[in-house]
Order: sequence, then structure tokens, then C-alpha cells
Amino acid sequence: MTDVHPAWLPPEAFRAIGSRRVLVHGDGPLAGTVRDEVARACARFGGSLCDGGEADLVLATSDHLPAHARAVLYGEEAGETGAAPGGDEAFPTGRRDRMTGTPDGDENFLVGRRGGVTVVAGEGAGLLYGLFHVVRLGERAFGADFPAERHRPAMRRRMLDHWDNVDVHPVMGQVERGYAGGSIFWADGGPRGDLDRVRAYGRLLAAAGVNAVAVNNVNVHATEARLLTDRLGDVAALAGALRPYGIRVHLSVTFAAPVVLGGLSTADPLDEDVRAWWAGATARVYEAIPDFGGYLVKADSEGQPGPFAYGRSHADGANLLAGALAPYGGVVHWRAFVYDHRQDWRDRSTDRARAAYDHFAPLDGEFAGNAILQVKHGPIDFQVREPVSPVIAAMPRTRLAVELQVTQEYTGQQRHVCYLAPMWREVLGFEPWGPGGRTVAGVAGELVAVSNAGDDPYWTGHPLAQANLYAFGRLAWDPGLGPAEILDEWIGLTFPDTADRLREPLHAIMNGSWETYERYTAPLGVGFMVRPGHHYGPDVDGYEYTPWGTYHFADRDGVGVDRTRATGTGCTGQYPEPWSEVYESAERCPDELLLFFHHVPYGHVLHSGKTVIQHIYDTHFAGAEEVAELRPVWDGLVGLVDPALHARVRELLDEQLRSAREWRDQINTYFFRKSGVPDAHGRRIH
Ligand code: GCV
Repeated sequence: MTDVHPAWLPPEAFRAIGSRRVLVHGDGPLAGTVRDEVARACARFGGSLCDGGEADLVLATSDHLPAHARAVLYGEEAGETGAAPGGDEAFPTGRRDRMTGTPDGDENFLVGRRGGVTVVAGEGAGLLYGLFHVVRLGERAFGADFPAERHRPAMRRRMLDHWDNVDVHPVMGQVERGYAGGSIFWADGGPRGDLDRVRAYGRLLAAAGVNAVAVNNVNVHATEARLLTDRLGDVAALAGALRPYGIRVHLSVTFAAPVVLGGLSTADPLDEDVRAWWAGATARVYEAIPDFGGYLVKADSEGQPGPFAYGRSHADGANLLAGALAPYGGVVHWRAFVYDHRQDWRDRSTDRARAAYDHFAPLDGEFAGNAILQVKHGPIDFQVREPVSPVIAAMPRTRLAVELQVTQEYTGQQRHVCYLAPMWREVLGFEPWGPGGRTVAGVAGELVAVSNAGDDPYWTGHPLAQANLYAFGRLAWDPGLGPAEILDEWIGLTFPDTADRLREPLHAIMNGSWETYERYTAPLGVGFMVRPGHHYGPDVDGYEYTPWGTYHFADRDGVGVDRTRATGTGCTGQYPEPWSEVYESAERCPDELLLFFHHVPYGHVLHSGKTVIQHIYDTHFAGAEEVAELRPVWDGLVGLVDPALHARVRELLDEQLRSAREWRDQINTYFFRKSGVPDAHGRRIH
């Protein structure tokens, strides 16, 4: 591993810890990781690992807390008696593992400071998360006293899916929708062989709060299928590198495995031989990887095999794998991304946005306890603006994971600055049953995202895209965090020496970058309008007459998709009140989603008071202008960031500006030619 950028864990981020006397006390591999981290930091910054009462920082598992440290967290009395108030309830979450029934508290930690001593207590990965919490606090962890606080993750599983191929795919390459070089895990048909890099990745992820990684693409091709069987050793090696950071490995498997790997004549989920095959294969997986997380499956979707071939339901399919995993406490993530990708564009009744709900909502209650339905956050496919998927409110008796896309397939492909935390925060805070009701974050037990990391020296291609990876982990841990607050953390950690001078300009560049991206690309929730295949850059009609179900229906009179119950596909009816009514009405529908739910004339007046056509012109001029303003701000940062990083971002900003202008001109020209309506301000449209 040479010349890899340290991202949000540069050595300097450990100065506050590394210059102090630190006691690390606890058994188990993760306590060992914490000890190693602290030892490295102390060696660099002059502190010491100590073993007595003189420590400035104590990091310990609860059964190893010295009395004086216990007193810091639980009060004098507890320190004297050695008993924590609450006893076994010191780390309660109220949640229990559905499979094993055991309390699910080993990611929690307590942190407090009194009398010159900072104390962190946690079990298992909790201690590690506590360490990284102190890293984030920096000197603040050693300033004024603060009472003991309990931290625990909101989402039980915080998982990154890698769409990494083992073989280089002829069209999709080493990483499908990867914009950061090759894969960290695989290269040219085999393991990449750089386990130090894998370990470093695990360390970064743990510091952001991630605890699970699926190591191969959900589109499982021939070689990748064999990771489940004769190539299992390669997966075990990855698990070994990620384990010290509390990260479990998951594997994408093909539903057809019993046929393509096992030589059976069927993969029918109700067939006894098929069940036995999965049971045997899974037993071998757990022999090799005792803490294996489970399977991830894309079935009956975009050409992947699935239970439909046997006349079975997706619950039958998911439960087959859930059954094989259950004895070991594993889970199956079953994706809800199922739709007809061979649609006739002339047929306006088939609506891709309806598909996941139509397939899965009727199956609510039929999934096994260790089957998790993984639902893309919007009904279509990670567009810059979509409503929240109606599936999320429709399956109260099913475990749900919400899937986000950190890799920027539709948001600038890591050539454009597009800080996505504001979008994710909106999704997670959305209240499907209306104001005051539960939020998406409250409904979903897990957050999953497609990773944006690769073997690029900056991990993410665009160095500023590191912030998206970081923000995903932090929001999965605490969906209540504000996007600007997370960005601030990221800036402080990533650029510790110059953060004070970088904060303002970086916030200026990044805070609003998602909305800027939205302004110069597809308007008002209509989606797509990207070049088919690679999905970069504008092509308004690129998908309009294809089988993919992603249409905008622009004509001379208007634009948008009628998804109303009254006259359209009825998609609005998949939402509970009040949204079903709000979305149904062109008057009440939020502007930013208008064209997702309605086909309207160009003269339709938005809540903003502008017509749709004028909104299109104005936002596209404004968006490209906003991008033009980024470069001077970035140029002002010469000397405040590493020169190579500065140069990389500068080049990318130039490309972003070129691309934003191309979007502006193509979209404005297209709609001017369709509508014949001139721009009210007489700006140049081609
Ligand atoms: C992995 C989109 C992407 C595909 C991806 C698919 C999915 O359609 O373009 O590359 O396939 O989503 O989420 O399965």
C-alpha cells in the first residue's frame, strides 16, 4: 500500500490521544485493535500506554474498568463499591438479536470526563467506536469535564455494498459504476492481494461507524459466483483483514447457484435438494468464516435469476437462503429492486416506479426473521431527486434496509462535487405518515449504501467525495446529525492543520452542491435524461424510446409522468395519507417532485410563482453559474491542502463546469425547441 491518502484518519488526527497517558484495558480482539491504535499514536506524539491510576484517558471494557474510571462514568458511589448503577443494564439498547435472542449492546459505549480523566467504556466494537469518538473530539475530549453520555448506533447494520467484479467485466469493468479506479478487493480475475489496503479501508469505515461490507457485485457473473464455493478462501482473507475493525463480510450470491455451481437441475426454492445444497454450501462458508454476515441477492432483476422462473414468490426465494443462514445467525439481504427492464415504451400503463411495491407489499409478513428486504430509497433508481420509496411504509411486518448510493452514478460520477448528505438526511427524516409520524430512519433497522471507494490513491476519485463515504457511516450511526455538522467533522479530521481556514470555503463549495447539481441536470424530479449506458452527461431523449421504463414524456405541450390515480399509473395510491393526496394533486405536490408525479403544461405555475418552463431555464442558468463560482474559491485554497490534492480537485472542477454548461445548454435548448416558449430574460438558448 503506497501513497494512499489517509482520508479522515491522518496521523495528526490522533495527536490529542497520542500525546497523553492512556490506559487500555480489556480482552478480545477489538480491545487489541484499540491498544494497537493507541500505541501507534503514542509512539508518534510522545504519550504512553500506561497501566495505572495516572492515566489521562481510560479505554476499557466494562468488566475491566478501574474503580476511579468507573466513578467518572457512574459516580463516586459506584466507584467505591465497584458496581455500576443498572448492573447488567449498563449497556442496554432494548433491542435483541432476533435470531439469537441475545441483547444487542456490544456496539455501545459510554464516555465521560471528570477530574482530569476521560473514560470510555464499551464492549466489543463499542470500545473501538469509543476510541474513534475521542479521535473526533480531539482536544475537546481533554478539556472541560462532561457527564457520562451513552452512544449507540441508530441502525443495527451499517453496510456498504461493493459492486466489485472479480473478473473485469467487458462492459462494466472491474467495478460496476465505480469511479475511483479499480477494486480494493479484486483485480483481473483474482484477489487484488493488498490486504493492508483492505485493512486500511476497514479502519476508515470503522471510524465512520460502518460494520458490514458486501465484497462483490450484486450482478453475480460466472467467476464471482464461485466466491461461495471454491473461491471462498479469497473471501475469508478479506474477512480476516476487516475483522479487527468490527466489520463483517457479506457475499452477493446468485440465486441459480445450485444449478451453476452445484450441478442440480433446478434452483426451485421449494425443492428439497436445493435446500440441502444451500445448507451444505452455507455450512462450509461458516467453517471458513465463523462471523460471516450473510448473503445479498439481486433476483429477477435486470437479467439476474430468481424465484419467478419456478413460479415462486420472492418470499420463497429469500426464505430459502434465510433458512440456510439461520443456524449461524446470518442474514440474507434481499433486494426489492425488481422491475420489468424489457418494457415497451409505447405502453404507458407499466410504471417502473410502481414495481417494487407491487411485487413486495403483498408479501409483507411472509419473510423469515433473518431476511431483510433491501429497498432503494426512491422508487426508480438513485436519481438526484425522487420521492421516498412507497415500499418503506408498506411492510410493517418485514425487516427493512434502506439502500443509498454513495457511488455517484447519477450525481456526477465523482467528477462533480456533490455532497449527498443533505439528500440522505431528507430521505431519513421523511415522515411517510405525515408530520409528527415515524421517520424513514425510525422504520428502517439498517442503512446500506453502494460504496464509492476504489483503489484510487484518494479512495474516491474526487477527493471531496470522501466526505460522502464518511457521511454515510455517520448518518447510519445517527440519522439526526446535520449534513453541515458531519462535513465539519470531516474537514476537521481530514485537514487537521488547516481546518480553521478551510471550513468556510469548503462549506461554501460543498453544502449546497447537491442542489446545485439538481439545478443543472434533470428538473423537478423527472429523472434520467442521462446518456444511456454509462449515465454521464445529458441526453434528454437517450432513454425515451428504450425498454428501461425511465421516461419523461416531453412533447410540445408539456412534460412529466402522470402517476396519479385519477388519470395516470396510480403510483400515488401506493403512499399512505397524507402523501397519497398531496402527490395526487398537481397543486399540492411539492415543486421538486412535480414532474415525477404529474404531466403538466409548460405554463403550469409552480409554488415558487414561476412557470415550469421558466423554472427549467432559470435553474439551469443558475446551476451552471454556481459551478463557475467554485473554481475561484478552490483556487484560494492553494497552500492549505496538499498540492497534488489541490491539483486533482482543480482539474475536476474544470470538468464539472464543462459538463454543467453542457447540461444547461442541452436541457434549455431541448425544452425551448419543444415548447417554443422563449426565456423571459432573453438569455442565450441555442
Ligand atoms: C448493479 C442501476 C445500475 C446498475 C446496477 C443496478 C442495481 O440500474 O445502473 O449498474 O446494477 O442499478 O442496483 O442493481
